[in-house]
Amino acid sequence: MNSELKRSVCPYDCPDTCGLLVTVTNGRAVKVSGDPEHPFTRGTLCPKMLHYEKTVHSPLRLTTPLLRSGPKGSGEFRSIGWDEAVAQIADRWRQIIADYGAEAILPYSYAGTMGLVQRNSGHPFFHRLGASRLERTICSPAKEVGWQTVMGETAAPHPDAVAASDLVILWGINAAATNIHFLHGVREARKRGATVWLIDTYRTPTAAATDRTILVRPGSDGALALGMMHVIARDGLVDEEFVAERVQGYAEFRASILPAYPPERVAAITGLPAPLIEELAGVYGRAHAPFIRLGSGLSRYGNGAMTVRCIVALPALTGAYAREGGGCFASTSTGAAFAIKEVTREDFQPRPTRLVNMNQLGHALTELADPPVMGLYVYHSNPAAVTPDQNAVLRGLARDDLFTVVHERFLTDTARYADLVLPATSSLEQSDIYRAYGTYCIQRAYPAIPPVGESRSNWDTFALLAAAMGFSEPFFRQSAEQLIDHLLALPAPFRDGIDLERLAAGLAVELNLAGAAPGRFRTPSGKIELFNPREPEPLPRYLPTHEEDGELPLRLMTAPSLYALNASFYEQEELRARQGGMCLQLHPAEARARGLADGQRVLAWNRLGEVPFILTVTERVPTGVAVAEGVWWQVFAPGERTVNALTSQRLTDRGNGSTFYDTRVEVKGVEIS
Ligand SMILES: Nc1nc2c(c(=O)[nH]1)N[C@H]1C(S)=C(S)[C@@H](COP(=O)(O)OP(=O)(O)OC[C@H]3O[C@@H](n4cnc5c(=O)[nH]c(N)nc54)[C@H](O)[C@@H]3O)O[C@H]1N2
Ligand SMILES: Nc1nc2c(c(=O)[nH]1)N[C@H]1C(S)=C(S)[C@@H](COP(=O)(O)OP(=O)(O)OC[C@H]3O[C@@H](n4cnc5c(=O)[nH]c(N)nc54)[C@H](O)[C@@H]3O)O[C@H]1N2
Ligand code: SF4
Ligand SMILES: [Mo]
Repeated sequence: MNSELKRSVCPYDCPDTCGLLVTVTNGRAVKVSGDPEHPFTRGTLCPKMLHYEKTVHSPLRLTTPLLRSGPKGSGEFRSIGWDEAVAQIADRWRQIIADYGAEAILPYSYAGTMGLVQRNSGHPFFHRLGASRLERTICSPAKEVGWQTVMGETAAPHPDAVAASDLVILWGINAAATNIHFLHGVREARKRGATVWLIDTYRTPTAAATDRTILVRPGSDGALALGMMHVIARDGLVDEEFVAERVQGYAEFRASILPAYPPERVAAITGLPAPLIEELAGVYGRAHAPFIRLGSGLSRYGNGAMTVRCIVALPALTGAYAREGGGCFASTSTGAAFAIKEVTREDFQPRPTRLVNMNQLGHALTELADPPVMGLYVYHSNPAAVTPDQNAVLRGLARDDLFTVVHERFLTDTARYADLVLPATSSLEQSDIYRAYGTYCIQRAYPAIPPVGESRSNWDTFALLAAAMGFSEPFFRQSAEQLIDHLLALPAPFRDGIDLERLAAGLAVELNLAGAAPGRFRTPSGKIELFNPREPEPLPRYLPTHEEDGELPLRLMTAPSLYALNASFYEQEELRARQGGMCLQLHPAEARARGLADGQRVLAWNRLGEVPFILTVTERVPTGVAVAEGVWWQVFAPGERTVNALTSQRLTDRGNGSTFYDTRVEVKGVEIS
């Protein structure tokens, strides 16, 4: 037996971007563990990745290209060769371009793999083709806008800085699921005496790692932050010197905004008792270095960007941004670590083509004209499951005149609607370079095993398609390795002085944060911009959510599961089992009011759709809220639809982001068929 230990990187869309150690025996990955030499992973993995080998060598892996042989959605296909598949795609695309123009072709991709080269492989190809462009805003652009409006390009602190804090607030983040390695620093802080608060809409598993949990009404956190600032200003807890020197517009903010948010009014908006708001504000205002770890869930509302802006303003008042262990951590922006434009090649576009928002795929496939979308190419994304307004998406995917190609590892809900399915390699079978959004590490990955079956990487597949379309640019003939080498050869302050040998050896390396982000507040004024004159709303205030006035009684939280990542990992039976099926969680009083019992089948419904779930009755969820964790595959769901049949295509206040959480539903019992 020939066994080797190889290094790799977790490719999933997770802030931790862990280093992996992979045991490879006779060309197969047999064991995966956390790399002890990765500074953030520290040798441990989350439950999802503990058995990555079961994903990589899953019996459900696609191993050859597939041609549809039954109706769309039926999942009936027959195997064909790559040459035939590529020739058919090129023929159909030429025909679509001749009949409708290249903008009738739409790429759809997101975050199946986060490696910079494989993730962005399609950009140069579709730019060269002149296809419509996808506005990739499904995740958390409103959070980015909210941060930038106040803090500009200011760098987030190092995540381990939390260990020096005396008050940690996990604000709208289920870190036990979505940022598990950050909790290491939180535990350190706690050992040194820090208090840890969680602010969420239901009692998530993260509550167990904290001292206090506050459950706010969904979408109301902006008001809570304003209420806290009201009390902090009223009680003389503002760091006047810091504010005078480093904050723009505090006087206006204090005079014209804060009087509107006394605790009693904030209590009415957030559903929290006024004394609790007072207590939290006092604890925050008196802490030496309060650290806020801000999640993304609360930004997925009609008021998401403004909510984030209100929260990001809070540490400005007490000067926490200037203290070691204090401030706010939204995400690390490490975009400048690599010249990503060398991968995406916007310069290949004939002209800036039509931009289609990915959250509105349903609209794009069913209603867009001039030209209509006639060709869809999906890679490392599963829009039939993850995109809002599933019924509209599925209506679009079912169109007989739409030519759909899906490049995937599995026959996902989306792949079932494809005309052609192409088998994709997993991260262990491909080369890439990774940066992170929850740490300052970068890491290079080499293939650890050969491709499973006839699968090909995104990069290699676009090379084939480029050749078939007759693209003559040498760019399309280089290997992924060559492009990675090119990215590394271009200098960047972030990489000044880093250990290139470790990087070349496949080990994680921390970026040079001091070299890349000098100075403290990188805004146009050089100050924290509480007042931002470039914004339509120059000062933060509370904005209502989209669904605030909706009629249905329950707010639906479409939250992350501990045992899945969006619609990934459902191929692993053990992980599905640990979720206990596709459940909807309700408070006992809500269940009683509807005559519903734990474990029974229920139907959640609203104007967009109806979704059967298994009911879990639990006091972890407050009244007025329903929780659906995980984005299930339809084949493993109790009915024919999953959670996104209930979510809407409406966008956030700023950033054109998704509003997954801004949804109301009603729930009723259904007969078990
Ligand atoms: N296990 C697991 N890990 C993941 C993912 C996953 O699905 N599962 N998803 C990955 C992806 S794509 C991303 S973007 C990241 C981040 O993934 P996100 O889905 O943004 O997760 P969090 O940042 O933890 O934020 C979600 C939390 O916000 C809470 N929340 C919702 N609305 C509100 C509100 O109005 N106020 C407050 N205070 N809280 C609210 C939810 O109840 C939930 O606990 O995680 C990644 N990691
Ligand atoms: N209801 C609800 N919906 C959500 C969310 C939510 O919280 N609630 N979260 C949203 C968020 S934050 C995000 S970021 C999106 C994520 O949406 P997606 O990026 O679509 O996420 P995944 O479900 O992980 O699907 C990725 C697919 O890529 C495939 N894949 C993996 N690696 C490769 C590869 O190298 N090549 C190819 N070709 N394929 C590969 C996987 O098999 C998987 O099916 O989902 C969003 N949808
Ligand atoms: S914690 Fe995140 S980065 Fe680490 S192994 Fe799990 S999914 Fe991957
Ligand atoms: Mo995301």
